[in-house]
Amino acid sequence: MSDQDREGVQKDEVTSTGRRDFMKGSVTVGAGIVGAGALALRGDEGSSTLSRFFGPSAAHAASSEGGLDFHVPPGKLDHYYGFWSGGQSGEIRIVGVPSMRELMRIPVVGRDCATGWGRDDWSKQLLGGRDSGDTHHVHLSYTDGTYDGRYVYVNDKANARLARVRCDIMQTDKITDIPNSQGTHGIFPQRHKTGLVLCNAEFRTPQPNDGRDLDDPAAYGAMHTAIDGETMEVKWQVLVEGNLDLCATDYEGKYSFATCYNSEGGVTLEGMMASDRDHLYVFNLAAIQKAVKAGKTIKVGDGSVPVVDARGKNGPYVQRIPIPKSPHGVNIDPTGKYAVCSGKLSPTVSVVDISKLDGVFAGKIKPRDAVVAEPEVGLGPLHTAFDGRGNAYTSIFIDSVITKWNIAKAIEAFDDPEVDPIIQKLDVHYQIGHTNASLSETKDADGKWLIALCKFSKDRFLPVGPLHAENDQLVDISGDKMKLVHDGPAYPEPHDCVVVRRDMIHPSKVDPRSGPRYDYYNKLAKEDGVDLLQDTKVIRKGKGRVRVYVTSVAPVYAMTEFRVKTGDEVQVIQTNLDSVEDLSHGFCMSNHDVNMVVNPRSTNSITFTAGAPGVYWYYCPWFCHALHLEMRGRMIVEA
Ligand code: CUK
Ligand code: CUA
Repeated sequence: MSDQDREGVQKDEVTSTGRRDFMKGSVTVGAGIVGAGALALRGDEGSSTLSRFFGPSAAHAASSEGGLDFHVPPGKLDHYYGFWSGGQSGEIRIVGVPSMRELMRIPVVGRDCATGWGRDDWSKQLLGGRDSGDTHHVHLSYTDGTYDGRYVYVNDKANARLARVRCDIMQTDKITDIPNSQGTHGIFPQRHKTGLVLCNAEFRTPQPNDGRDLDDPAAYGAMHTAIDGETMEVKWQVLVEGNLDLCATDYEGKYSFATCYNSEGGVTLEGMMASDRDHLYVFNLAAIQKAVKAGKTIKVGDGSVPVVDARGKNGPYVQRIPIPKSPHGVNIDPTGKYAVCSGKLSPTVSVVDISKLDGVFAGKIKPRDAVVAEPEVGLGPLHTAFDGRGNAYTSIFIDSVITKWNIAKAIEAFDDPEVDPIIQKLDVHYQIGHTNASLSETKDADGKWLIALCKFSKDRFLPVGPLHAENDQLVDISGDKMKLVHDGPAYPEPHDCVVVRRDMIHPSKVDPRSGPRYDYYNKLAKEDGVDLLQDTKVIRKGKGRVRVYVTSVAPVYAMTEFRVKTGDEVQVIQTNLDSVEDLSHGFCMSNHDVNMVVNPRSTNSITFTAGAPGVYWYYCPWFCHALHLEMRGRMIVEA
């Protein structure tokens, strides 16, 4: 970047309340106090300096300069649902925007003590004996280029899985293992309809990975996997030589994309960073599906999934667009025209014109000719969001800023170095990973709120020991300039988020009793001739196995005592008959590591081995009634 360019970059000094800008901030306060009464009305500049001295309540009186009110008073509801991936917590979190209040946690691939997820029978089956994971990327299902409010998909990088959450009950309903893959990282659903969800393997492994070719890098490869977003079945895979990082889809259902930061095929850090250019892989979905149909596939591993071999060179299935250097994020702008790839080790983002890709596949233009802009945005660009007004917002990890730039100007600047596409750089605190804006990944991008998911919080919150919260910051992007308006501590480690208008999501207040979970419970009940919504019964299932069906209505279980024998495998199947909103019960068996929630009109079950002879109290752990503490019973264990 030239000095002149640097001049043009306006760092936001006033709203940066970090210690690094404390002195600058104090100067502003001095000036503000002279300006007296105007201070509180000056919007965010006033409010953030005020809050520094008078605490957060003073700040709440004001809205940001962009004009958006970010304070959500008690009793009022947020305008947006934010869905946050939970990283190593294995969850998804629902965060209200703009309040940034955490509304719910949805356990996905990890065990959760509060709800019993990963401990109750059905979730245990779903998790297949693994109860840890690493959820990086959340995306909702689409219809016609925007969210249809049906599902949230999330990857599990740790165990190469794709999970799905139903948005009516906000519970995980399917988890799919992805074969021949490790480090399932970028995922993206198709946007024209709920079609395929594409999943990238970040780690290259020998293909097949069965003990041969351990030290032969040429035998290593990675899979781009297509999963049916309705059935969650793996449909096909494409094998490529490079690793596959972030994922994107176009708006028409023609292409999917993957960044590749290791075109060298290195298996060490030095090896992976050797070349100046890596690639954006473009997958031609129609050509791949045609090959799958025609049986032009190979078998890898157990051969259960057809694999299209696209290793080595550009062809009908995959074209590789050279991108400097170790690209990370790839994001499609809301018009569907451009794919924006972040350079990570290059200070640039590369803008690929999607309309030129047909020409690339037809061999009419070179892959690199699809790049129409490459603005310099800062050191360590990772991910890009959009406002629907032609501007892009790229998270810059090393510089700890968000760079706002204009796409059309960046395209002009590609030929004319006099043009400066950079509009503003906003300090964020600190070391930002993902950024996303309200509806940014849809054609309805509304340019209101931007979230900065910062990996380090350092001095932004009270110290709480060596492990720090992360800092999810809220930025008003409705005006010409970005304004930082809120710091939000987050338990580690959300990677990504999407921000969805609240009218797009329709949660149920009671359990509609549908889906695979109820296929399981209805099957059990049928087997035992039990009506889950009526019966309370103890059924001995041959030697050593007991099923206990119990209903509950606040504040009682329909059964306050049952008898089993030491060593029996006991399965308690509880149905909550209350249809009252927010009235959850649960089942906790003393000293047996047994605890689960049973939501209004839900059935849930848990299995354990009855301990030494004696009396064991079971109780309802969810505060459900004035007599909630009395909601309990005795399990009598006989020798
Ligand atoms: S990755 Cu974490 S900052 Cu897994 Cu989406 Cu880019
Ligand atoms: Cu039911 Cu507490």
